[in-house]
Amino acid sequence: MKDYAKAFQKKIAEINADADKINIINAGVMNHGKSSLFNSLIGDAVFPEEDVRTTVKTQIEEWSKGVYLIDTPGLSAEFVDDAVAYEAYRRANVILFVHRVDTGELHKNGIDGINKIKSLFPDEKFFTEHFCLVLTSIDDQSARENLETIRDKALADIKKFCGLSGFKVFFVSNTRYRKGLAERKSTLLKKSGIPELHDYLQQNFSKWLAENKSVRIARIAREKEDFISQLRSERSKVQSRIKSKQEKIRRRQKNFLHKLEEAVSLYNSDKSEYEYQDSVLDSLNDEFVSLTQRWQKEHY
Ligand SMILES: Nc1nc2c(ncn2[C@@H]2O[C@H](COP(=O)(O)OP(=O)(O)OP(=O)(O)O)[C@@H](O)[C@H]2O)c(=O)[nH]1
Ligand SMILES: [Mg+2]
Repeated sequence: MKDYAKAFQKKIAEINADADKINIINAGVMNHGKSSLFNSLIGDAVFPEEDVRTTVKTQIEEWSKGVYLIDTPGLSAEFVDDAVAYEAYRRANVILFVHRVDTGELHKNGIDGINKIKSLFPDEKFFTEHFCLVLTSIDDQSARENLETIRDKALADIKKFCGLSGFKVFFVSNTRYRKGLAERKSTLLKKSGIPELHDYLQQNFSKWLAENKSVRIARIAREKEDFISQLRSERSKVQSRIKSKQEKIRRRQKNFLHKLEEAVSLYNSDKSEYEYQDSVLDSLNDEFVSLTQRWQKEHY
């Protein structure tokens, strides 16, 4: 059985350790540029990025003192390691939900992901204030012309299917940012959207740090609730296992008693049969003895 108490203690220790940290966490469907975005922010290639499913474990890097970028695996309908990402989202001061514009509208696993992440936060208002939609790959030729339309469709879908509106939206291009850095072109850097996102995050550091105390209390309360409900469900599982074992023992006892009764009645019926045979044998014996006596008398 899983050691729930140990897991709970570990989470509480993690929450307490997070009290003076700022966790910036990316989220989104696989291969949408989450790791690339963090590499652009940190200014180094510390998070593996590739054109296939790449990140499978969370990776934490310190961005500046006490500020951490947490790179998570992409949400996916086919892979089962989403749990790793959901564990990380709980720790977020801000969620950067990355959506690649050249893939068109948000798909079901993106929408489901936002709803699930929302449920990990204390309430909808708090979530809206700590959630950013980051539309990436705006350099893509086919999407470039329709950025507003793509954004409006994403906002309409998030409102319709997740009930959320009023959160921050950013347009970024990691490709442009890197080109701008390499070629020292300030227009490209500006048009990459990365500096704007960078500034927004930095401006909020002190606010998020100040919030940490109340966030910590809310997170501990949430963990306690989860812990109690885990224990309750474990208890009911154990109870039903005991009940089914008792049921099995009762059935076996019943079966055994039934067989015992059958054996006794068989023995009883055989016993009367033996007694009858015995009496027949006795009378035959008597007859034989008297005949033998008669035979001896008649010949002497
Ligand atoms: N054109 C363009 N390509 C990008 C941009 N950002 C990322 N990419 C490319 O998109 C692909 C996926 O990038 P990643 O950063 O690995 O994506 P991810 O979301 O971290 O992927 P997983 O870790 O698998 O979930 C890579 O080939 C990147 O080079 C961008 O702004 N523009
Ligand atoms: Mg990645």
